[in-house]
Amino acid sequence: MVKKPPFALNTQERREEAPPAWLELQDSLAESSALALLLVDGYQPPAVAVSNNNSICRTFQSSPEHVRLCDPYCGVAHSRATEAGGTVEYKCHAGLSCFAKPVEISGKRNLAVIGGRAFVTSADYQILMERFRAGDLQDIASDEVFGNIIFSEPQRLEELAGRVDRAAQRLRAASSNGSGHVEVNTKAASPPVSQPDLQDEIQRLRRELEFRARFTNSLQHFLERISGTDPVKTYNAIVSNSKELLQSERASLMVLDESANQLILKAASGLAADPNSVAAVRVGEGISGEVMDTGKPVLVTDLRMAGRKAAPPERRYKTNSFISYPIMIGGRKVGVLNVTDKSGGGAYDEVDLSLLEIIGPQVALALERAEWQERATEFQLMSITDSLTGLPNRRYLEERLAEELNRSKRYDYPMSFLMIDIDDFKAYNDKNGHQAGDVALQITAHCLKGALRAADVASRYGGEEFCILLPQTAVTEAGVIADRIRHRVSTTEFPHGKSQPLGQVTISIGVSTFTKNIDSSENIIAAADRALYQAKSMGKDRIEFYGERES
Ligand code: GH3
Ligand code: MG
Ligand code: MG
Repeated sequence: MVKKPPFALNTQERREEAPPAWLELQDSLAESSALALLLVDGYQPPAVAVSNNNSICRTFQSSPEHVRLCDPYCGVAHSRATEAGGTVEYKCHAGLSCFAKPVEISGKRNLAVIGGRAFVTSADYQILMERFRAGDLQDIASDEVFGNIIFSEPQRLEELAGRVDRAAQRLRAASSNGSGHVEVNTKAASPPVSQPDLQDEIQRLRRELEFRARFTNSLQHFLERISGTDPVKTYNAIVSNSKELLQSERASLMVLDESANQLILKAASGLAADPNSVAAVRVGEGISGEVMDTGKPVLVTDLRMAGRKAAPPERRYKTNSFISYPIMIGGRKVGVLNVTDKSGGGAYDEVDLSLLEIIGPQVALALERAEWQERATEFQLMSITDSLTGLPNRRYLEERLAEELNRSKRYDYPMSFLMIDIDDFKAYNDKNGHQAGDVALQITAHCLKGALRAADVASRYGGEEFCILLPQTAVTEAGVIADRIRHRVSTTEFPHGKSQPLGQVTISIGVSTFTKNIDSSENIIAAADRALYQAKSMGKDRIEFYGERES
C-alpha cells in the first residue's frame, strides 16, 4: 500500500532528486512526442519530474479538493506498474489516456514513468469540457485549463512507451561504459528506412509538427479571445478567431433561436451580402439548417463532387470547399459555424475538422455567456421601460432624479422638473374606449420626446401622468420648454381630439425647481404636483410654477 504524502501545491516536482542524465532525456522524449511524461517514485503528486504536462492535469493538481479525483489513476499508477512488473494502460476520470511502466535508471529500481495524458477521441474531450462548463469542475474552470491540452492517436502513446524503454536501456549502457553521454533519438525508433521512405517520413513529421503547432497556438487563450464584453463583440470575435484558425477568407456564425426553431446570422466576415439582410434559416433547411438538425458537421472538399445544388448568389464562394460545423454543448444545440474559401485556394480536410472539434465546446461556452448577457440587457431594459409608450418608467425616473439632485447639490447646478397630466382624460376614455386612450397616451409620449433636448429625461410616471427631468436648467428656461411641450400637444391632431371639452387633447404642466428648501426627490415631485393642481384649477391647458412664481 502506497502512503499518500501530505498535499503541497509547490512540490509537484522534485527534479533535483532525479538521475541527472534522465531529465534531459525525459524532456526531449516528451517534446518530440508532444505527450506528457513523468518520472515517479511513489504516489503522485508530487512526481520526481514532469515534462510537457497537460494543462488539465495541472489544473487538477492545483486544487487539493479536485486532485483526489486523480487518486485512483495517476495517483496509484506507480504502485500498479511496479506490482504488475510491466506496462499498465488506463484512461483516467478526465478521459485522458495514459500508460505507466516501471523503469530502472542509474541503478535506481523503485521508479516508474507515466506517459501520455492525452485525449485519443474528441468525445472524451467534449465530455470533460461539459464537466468544466456545467458539472463538477465549474469551480476550477479557467483559461489556464486550455494552456496545453494534449491530443494524440493511440499509436503515438505506444511509440512513446517503446522509446522510454529504449532510452532507459541506452542510459544504462552509457553509464556502464562510463561515457555518461546519451544521444537522444527523438525520432520514433523504427526499422531502417530506404531513401524515398525517409523523404516521406520527413514530410510526414514536418506536417505533424506544423499541425501540433497550430493546435497549441490556437487553443491557448482561445476562450479568452472569443469572450467579448457584450454579445456582439463575442459573436464577432468568434468569427474572426475561427477565420484565422482555419485560415479562411470567409466565416459566419448562426445562433439557434429555439422558440422559432431557426438559425439567425449573428456575425459574418467576408460575406458578399449584408449580414443584416440575410434571412433566418429554418432548422432542417439548407446546409446550416441540416447541420443543426443532425448535429453532425459537413465537410465538403469539392462542392462539384458533392452533388449539391448551386448556392444562392450571396452564398457563392470562391472555392468549392467548406465546413459547416454544429456548435453543441451537453447535447444542447447552440448554433452553426461556417468557414469557407480557404486562403490559398486549397480544400479543407480532417485536420481542419479536428481543429473545429477542439474549439467547438469553447465557442459553445462563449455563446452561452453571450446569450445570458443578451437576456440580462433585455431584462434590465424591460424593468425600466414602460411598454406602452417606450418611455422610461417611474422607477428609472426616481433613480435619475436622485442622481441629478446630488449633482446639483455638489456643483450648485440648477435643475427643474415638470409634472404633466392629460386634461379630461377620463372623458376621452369613456367616450372613445380604453384602446383609443392608449393610442392617445402614445401620441402624447411622442410629443414629449420630440420637444426635448438630449440630456432631458422624459418618463411615464403612471396612468396619464408624465414627468420630465431637466438637468442644469433654471426655472425660466424650464418654463419655455414646458410651453413648447404644451403647445405641441394642443396642436397635434389626435384621432378623437374634437370630442374633448377644449376641442382638442391638451395637457397641464406643473413646474418645480431645485432650491435650498426643495432639495429632495419627494419635495421636487410634490412641488411640481402642487403646481399642476394649480394649473388644473385655473382652467387646464396651461403651466403653473411652484414657489415664488406660484400665484
Ligand atoms: P384631469 O383633467 O383633472 O386630469 O381629469 P382626468 O379625467 O384626466 O383625471 P382622472 O385622474 O380622473 O382620470 C385619469 C384617467 O386616465 C383614468 C383612467 O381611465 C385613464 N388612464 C390611466 N391610465 C391609463 C392607461 O394606461 N390607458 C388608458 N387608456 N387610460 C388610462
Ligand atoms: Mg391624473
Ligand atoms: Mg388627467
